[in-house]
Amino acid sequence: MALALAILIWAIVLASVALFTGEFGWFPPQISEHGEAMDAQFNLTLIVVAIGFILAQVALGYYVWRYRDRSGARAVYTHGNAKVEVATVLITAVTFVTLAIIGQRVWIGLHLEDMPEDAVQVEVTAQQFAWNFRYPGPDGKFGKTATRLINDQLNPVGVDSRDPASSDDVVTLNRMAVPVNRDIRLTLRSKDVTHSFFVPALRFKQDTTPGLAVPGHFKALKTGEYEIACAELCGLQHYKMKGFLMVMSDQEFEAWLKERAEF
Ligand SMILES: [Cu+2]
Repeated sequence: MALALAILIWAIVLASVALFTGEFGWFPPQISEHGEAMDAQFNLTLIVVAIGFILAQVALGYYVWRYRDRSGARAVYTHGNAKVEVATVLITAVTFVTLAIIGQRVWIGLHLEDMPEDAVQVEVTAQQFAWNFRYPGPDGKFGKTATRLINDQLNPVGVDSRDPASSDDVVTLNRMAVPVNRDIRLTLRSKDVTHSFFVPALRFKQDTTPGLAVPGHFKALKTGEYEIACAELCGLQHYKMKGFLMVMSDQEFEAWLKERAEF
């Protein structure tokens, strides 16, 4: 019986490893400047965790078998082994702190890196259950907004039309266009609850929090249409909160924006 249980544990380990190495239901191909570094960091973490997981589960199966029920065997009381415990905690701590420090570089590139002057600005405002995108227009300045002006149908982010800077602002719903190979500077906001702006192809995911303007940064290297998902359970229709990122050439982007400005 003990051997059967041990073999079952090892079989589950093998199946889990096969699921990961086979990359079933894996990420879509990445298209961003930071995507490669993100994937490298992700894979490194996965490999380190996998080694720990396999070692622990193989040992678990071994102990299940080694200390199986045998006639005449008596249980022994033990206080444990302080040295082994301290060593395990230290190894785990050092491993994860090191991984976190390595990951900081990638994270800084996505959030805090200085951007060139000509970066394209987009303000993302999440709400239950949609994405609003605002572009500053030719003046490069976002106009003022006010909560009291918010109207879900007519003025979803509450743009104040009395502010001259807001007259050329463009607001779109669930579709965000960006030019390819250009730095995109994001400002992420939420109107109601916590959402999470997730573009799997960019390997970009950031919570949007009411009351905060969270900066973000990416550069898409390939044209096409990609999924934007909400990665935070935000209410009953969370599953419907889907948008599209359209990466296009500079000319196509200018034309797209102009078309929306006239509308
Ligand atoms: Cu959401």
